[in-house]
Amino acid sequence: MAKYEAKSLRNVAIVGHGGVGKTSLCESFLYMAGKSDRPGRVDEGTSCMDFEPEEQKRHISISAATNFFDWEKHRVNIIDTPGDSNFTYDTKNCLRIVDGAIILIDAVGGVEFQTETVWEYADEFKLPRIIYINRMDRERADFFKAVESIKSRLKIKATPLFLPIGVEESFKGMVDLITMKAMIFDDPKGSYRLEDIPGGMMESVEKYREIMVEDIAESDEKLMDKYLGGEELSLDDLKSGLKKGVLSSALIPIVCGSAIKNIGVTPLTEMIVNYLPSPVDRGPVAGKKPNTEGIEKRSPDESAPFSAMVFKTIADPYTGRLTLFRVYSGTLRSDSNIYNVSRKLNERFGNIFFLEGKNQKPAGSLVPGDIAAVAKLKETATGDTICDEKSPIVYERVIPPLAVTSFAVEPKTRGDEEKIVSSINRLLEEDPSLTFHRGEQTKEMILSGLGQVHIEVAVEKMRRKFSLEVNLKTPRVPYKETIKGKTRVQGKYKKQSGGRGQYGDTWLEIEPLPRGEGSAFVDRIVGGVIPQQYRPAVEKGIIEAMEEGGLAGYPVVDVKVTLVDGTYHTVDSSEMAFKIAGSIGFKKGVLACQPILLEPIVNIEIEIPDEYMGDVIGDLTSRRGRISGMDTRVSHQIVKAQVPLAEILNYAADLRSMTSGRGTFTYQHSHYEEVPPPIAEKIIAASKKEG
Ligand SMILES: Nc1nc2c(ncn2[C@@H]2O[C@H](COP(=O)(O)OP(=O)(O)OP(=O)(O)O)[C@@H](O)[C@H]2O)c(=O)[nH]1
Ligand SMILES: [Mg+2]
Repeated sequence: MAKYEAKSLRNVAIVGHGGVGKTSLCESFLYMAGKSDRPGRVDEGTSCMDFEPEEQKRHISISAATNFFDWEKHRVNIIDTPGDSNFTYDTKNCLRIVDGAIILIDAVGGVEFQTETVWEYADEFKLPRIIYINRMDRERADFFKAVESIKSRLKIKATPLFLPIGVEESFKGMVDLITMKAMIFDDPKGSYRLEDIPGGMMESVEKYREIMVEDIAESDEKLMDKYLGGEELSLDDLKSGLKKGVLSSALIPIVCGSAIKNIGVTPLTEMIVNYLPSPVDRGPVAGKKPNTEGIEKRSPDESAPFSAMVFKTIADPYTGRLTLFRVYSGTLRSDSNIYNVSRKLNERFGNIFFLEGKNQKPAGSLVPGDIAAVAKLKETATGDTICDEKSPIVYERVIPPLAVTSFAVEPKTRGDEEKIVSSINRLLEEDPSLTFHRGEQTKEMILSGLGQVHIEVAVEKMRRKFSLEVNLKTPRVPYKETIKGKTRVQGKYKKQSGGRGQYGDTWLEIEPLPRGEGSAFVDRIVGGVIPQQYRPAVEKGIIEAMEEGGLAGYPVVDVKVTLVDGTYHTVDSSEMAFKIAGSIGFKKGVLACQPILLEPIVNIEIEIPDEYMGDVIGDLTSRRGRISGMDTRVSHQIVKAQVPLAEILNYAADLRSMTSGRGTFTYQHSHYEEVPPPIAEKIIAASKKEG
């Protein structure tokens, strides 16, 4: 196809719950448009959209992939997104930059949890959308039940534009309610022939056509007047009303089909081209003037200053970093210097290309709306805005969701620690919904993500891309120790066996401080009973001793130690001797002060559909949780609670199975509290065993 203009571009994200057939639909698009000889199959690992080994092994999409096809003088860019909630950040970034979305719903399962999530994202970005009820050929497929679930769970009005002909095995086409023709698909390439509407369907066709006409009329005042005046709406009226309604999201068309059998994919493509907006239809996009709150706008115009947004980064150990971006305004050629306004630096853009799954096709130059990629940028990351330096604009980035599942990463080969840090940092560039830190107290390398699969995939990528083998372990809980009582104790170190001896003698008062206050050392020596030069050494000895308490080896906190008395020896005393004396005194004293174990408590916020409230609250109580509040958000309940960290190390998986994947949660450290004695005993026993 000759070079197209922005108005003949369509940028569409394919989104929905896991396994509804998004990738299969993309394969079907490419096959039908003549870009592939046969559609790739997810189950056989032959889909060009699921090309990463981690995806092929699991038969699911893990990372969004882009491709394009030409259709009736239009260029359609499709982005296949992952449906698994572990990879939802990628999906959201893709929705951020497209002009329309196809929301897939399973004809058997109807609306599911992830459908609700992507629906909310599409709302957030005010995206025009089309619902495609897929897998109509499956056993127990039920178009009308799926339509009902759209109403009841998404709480929206959506309008069927087609009704299925046949169901399950015998599903073979649909009635087009606009043209009032039956479309029969018996060509595997996806084209259809037109027939008269089967007699038995007339009644429901009439009913749904009436609903559709009314919904379309509602999206345009002129049409509404005509409709209310009893006039029939013409084909052109219906088409123009539909386009207007879809663009404003007042109207959400429902289409159906089977991606695998290539039924309904051609009409869906026609709808994309005819009713989903081009970048021009969507109009100017808003961003911010850098460093101000001022709004700046860019028109999808080739003569406007260049601006684009980065929505994905892929780390590749051999070819370097790959950066995917969408152009909003202006044009771009290969070999240009481009300003990254988010990081305030210039980047050299070498060859720019379009992606066809993993394959790269040279792009030459880009127009507004284009989705393209460039290799080897140095600093640019996902969410950044790149633009003309003289006319800067910053587009709002998608904030990664909070990571809620953590694992400690351990190298299988000793000495690989540094390599782990650098490899994980590369993976973080690709996926900012992963986070990485070193446990302040436990010194473990902690990798956190949205769920266990998220972390496991990261580890597999580490093996494939950086030849690094690691083990995953449940992270240790950073317990602490403190005291409840007071004491006055002597710490004395004396050694006199030939030559110069060692002598340090201290008296310490040890008492608890309020929780969270930290620790304090006070020097109250009077009259030089311990000379000034030795007293800082006493403090040093105590601070070192605090690092490992006597109960279970955890740091001791919230204690005040006062050095009140002591003696010294003119020859044998030294800093070292006083340091040891302080340490001995502290260790002995703490044991006499009713030492206890403290554990981290977190504030947790759990979002669940109504029906799971009872189960989730009951489960929280059994985890020693205390409910601190409740709230509602759209159709969900929010439970706020405080719960010990040790009880929620596996919560992501547990909540998922408790709520069929429909619950989400976030948590943050709150404070430390005493571990109840029976549990403390177990922790202490375990630490003694570890030795
Ligand atoms: N019967 C039937 N099966 C389908 C259809 N579309 C997809 N499938 C099957 O459903 C399974 C999942 O298909 P995918 O295309 O991987 O689904 P997806 O939505 O991309 O899944 P994720 O990327 O993991 O979210 C595969 O086994 C497909 O063969 C369809 O129209 N009919
Ligand atoms: Mg997929």
